[in-house]
Amino acid sequence: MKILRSHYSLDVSSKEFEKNIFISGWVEDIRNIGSIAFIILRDKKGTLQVTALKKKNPELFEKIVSIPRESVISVNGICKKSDKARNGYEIIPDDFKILSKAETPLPLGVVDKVESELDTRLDNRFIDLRKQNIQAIFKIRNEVIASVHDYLKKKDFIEIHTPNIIASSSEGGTDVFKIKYFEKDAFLAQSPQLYKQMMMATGLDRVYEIAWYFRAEDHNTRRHLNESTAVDLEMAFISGEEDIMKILEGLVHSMWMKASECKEEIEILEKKVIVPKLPFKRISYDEAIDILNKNGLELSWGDDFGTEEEKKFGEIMKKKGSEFYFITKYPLEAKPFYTMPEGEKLSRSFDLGCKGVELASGSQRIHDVELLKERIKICGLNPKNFDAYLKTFRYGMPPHGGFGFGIERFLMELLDIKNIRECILFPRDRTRLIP
Ligand code: AMO
Repeated sequence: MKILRSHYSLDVSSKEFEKNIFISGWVEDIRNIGSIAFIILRDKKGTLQVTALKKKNPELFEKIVSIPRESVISVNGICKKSDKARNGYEIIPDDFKILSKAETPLPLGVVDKVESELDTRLDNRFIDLRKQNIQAIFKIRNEVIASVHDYLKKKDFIEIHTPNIIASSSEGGTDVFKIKYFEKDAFLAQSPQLYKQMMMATGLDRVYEIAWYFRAEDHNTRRHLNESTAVDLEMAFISGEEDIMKILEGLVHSMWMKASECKEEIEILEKKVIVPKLPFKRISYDEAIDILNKNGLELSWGDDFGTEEEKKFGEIMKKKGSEFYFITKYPLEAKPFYTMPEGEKLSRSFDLGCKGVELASGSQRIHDVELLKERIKICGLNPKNFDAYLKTFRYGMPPHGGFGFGIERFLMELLDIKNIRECILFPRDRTRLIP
């Protein structure tokens, strides 16, 4: 066996036929039919067949057929064109080496026909991620996030990174993880809200972050995580929330477009990705209430939309040909303290929905410090806890606004995935902290 050097990807080209090649990968399956054995090797590019012939080398044959599945091996051999092999070629081994022997039995099968329970899969996520269809989700995730950077760079945004350990809750409410920070109490950031707004006072007037959200939400649902990621954006010198909605719909469109180019992964997942048309429908909260009540619900003005209402609204909008829609101008009291009021009762806010699931929410923000202090108090919070944030509003703060757009929620809708836990590598939920 030759010393391990940079191995070939299993994605072998016809240029390799009849040549000696050196490959490495996981042993996905071994089929031994007596005189001949087929070993399926796998790496991130796909699979390849190694065909061992007993009469060519009985000793090698016995050794290779006894390798436990999912062990990592490297093989030296001749690459032969073969119409019968799965890729149109096979490797006839001269030699092989076990780089890491897998224990048996496996805690989870990689190519088993029977689908395991989600919990078993997540307990053994490193093996679950060996499956082509699971890898496909994260390859698409990688591509769509790359398109976020491309799109926002073209729109003159810069990427920022703000603290995750913070001194005051950014979204209000009780859904906050408290931690000990030496002698003080601190929190894990529910979002970069306060910091991205503070950036608007710096002159860097268009910023975004691929942010972590930590939320101590007690409920365990198919679309909530306690640790999730989002595209968080803030922009200044806006004339209203419409300016932000335009950026958001353009972003969603370009991410969807990029995903539609991931042909191989979409095929593995057996999904259809149809790029939505712009602009997305805008419907005010008042109109949404009317529509829902005309469709059999009994909502009063000011009511929040729960899961049932969101689902129903998504169905109605889908029937009208709008899978994506903005609901705008929510009641002020339904939105966080930093949201710009519109008149007495409304706010310059919006949520982006897709088939009944909220993907993003955003608003124009208050930039007048006195009004901001007043709203903090009305929301039951203490302005003293926001001193450093409020200070940035006192020395020149332009009108601004932004949004938070959940990446896992986006993937769920893009790929029609039923449980959000499938869209993040190692999910954190009410009961899961390991792995
Ligand atoms: P909001 O709380 O609505 O807004 O969050 C924005 C988006 O983030 C996603 N999201 C979640 N995804 C999974 N699990 C969760 N627990 C979870 N919580 C939120 C959703 C949601 O639409 N600061 C504002 C945004 C802004 O105004 O800029 C905020 O955090 O897709």
